[in-house]
Amino acid sequence: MQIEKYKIDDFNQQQEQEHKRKFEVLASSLNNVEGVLQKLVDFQIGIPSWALGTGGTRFGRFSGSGEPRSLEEKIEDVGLLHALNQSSGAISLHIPWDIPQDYKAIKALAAQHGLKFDAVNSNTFQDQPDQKQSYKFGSMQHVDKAIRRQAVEHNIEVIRHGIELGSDALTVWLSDGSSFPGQLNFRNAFENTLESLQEVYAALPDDWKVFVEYKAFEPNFYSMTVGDWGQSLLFANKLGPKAYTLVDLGHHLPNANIEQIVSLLLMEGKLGGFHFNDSKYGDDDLTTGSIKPYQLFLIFNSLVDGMDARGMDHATSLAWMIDASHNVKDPLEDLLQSVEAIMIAYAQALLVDQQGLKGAQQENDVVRCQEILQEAFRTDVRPIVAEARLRTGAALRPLQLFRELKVRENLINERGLKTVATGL
Ligand code: AOS
Ligand code: ZN
Ligand code: ZN
Ligand code: ZN
Repeated sequence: MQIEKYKIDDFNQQQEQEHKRKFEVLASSLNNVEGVLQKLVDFQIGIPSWALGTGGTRFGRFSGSGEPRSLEEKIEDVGLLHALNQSSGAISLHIPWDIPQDYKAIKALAAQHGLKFDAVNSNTFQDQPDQKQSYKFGSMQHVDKAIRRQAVEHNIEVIRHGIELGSDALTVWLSDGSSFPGQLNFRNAFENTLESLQEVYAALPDDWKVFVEYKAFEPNFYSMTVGDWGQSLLFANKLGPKAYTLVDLGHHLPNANIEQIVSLLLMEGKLGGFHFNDSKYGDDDLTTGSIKPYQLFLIFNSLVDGMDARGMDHATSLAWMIDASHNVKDPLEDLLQSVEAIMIAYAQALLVDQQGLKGAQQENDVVRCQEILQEAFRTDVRPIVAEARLRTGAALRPLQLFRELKVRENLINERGLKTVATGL
């Protein structure tokens, strides 16, 4: 299925009068609206290939319908999102779930939808049917060198796929760790992992980055070998200038101050990218902005402040990706909601009076500091986000158009009622 441009234009025309009225009221009360709009237009968020189907929990999986059955159909799905919002111009692939058969054809298909290939992801947290050694007791940390070697070789193979597709980063998330005290010698586990990562690092092309993603717990419940931003930063620093920390919002212990972590990683020049999602308890992988929108705004406030302090280009310096799982919603609708929430938080952060805030901080005027942040957070920026979409030829209301065009119904007609996409 494809969404023809005229359908978006027709839809926008019906909405435009009401939109313009709201946008003009808002724009008249703000400074530098054009600057904010340009930043929103440039900002693109990578969609994970594993989030296009219905996920599940440990207790079951209730299949969705019309899910993508192949890499080609996953690209088609992200193309639909991008046509609707013009903010999802990249896809992040997972190997071996998404092994491309014909690179040229896959690249051409992605280009046809205006999509780039974001970081490629390796998988040493599952055993594959044809695999020699098991990752039951870890991969890069393993006490057995042969198993570590297998994990390294897999990562190098993922880099090779990425090179063919024009990606320029590898994300390594390790499930390695231990579930019981005494199971693991922490120092040996760290050193083995470092040695393995060094071997992978050595295989990175010059213009590539590697993102080391940390996670507090799950699937291991006593220790994770890359368990927090400190451990990830240790690895990244020891590896070298091409290695960075990746922050997945759901990978912290409850109430962790993620905006502070982000700020310090940026200060160190070691923040590589994001996995956006939301959570209430753990790695819930819920829709971004659905549980803690204020936290999301505060994270973006740290990002804008930190990137501007280092003169970084907002759109291209970091890898902006979603990592989510959908149990009860249509995955595409959920992803549209996540992208919208990210754009809203970003727009609000761009409205923060950074100079005023710095002044208030110097004077220890705590009340004014809070007022400045909340002034931006409580601004309804949806008309600015919609205006940015209008200017790029996207839909003023992507979700509404998705439903009006009966996108899912069309996909079900094409692909069938019972389809299962690979992924989480
Ligand atoms: C796992 O918890 C991490 O969030 C990974 O980034 C990601 O979910 C995984 O690589 C997808 O399989
Ligand atoms: Zn993640
Ligand atoms: Zn996760
Ligand atoms: Zn997550």
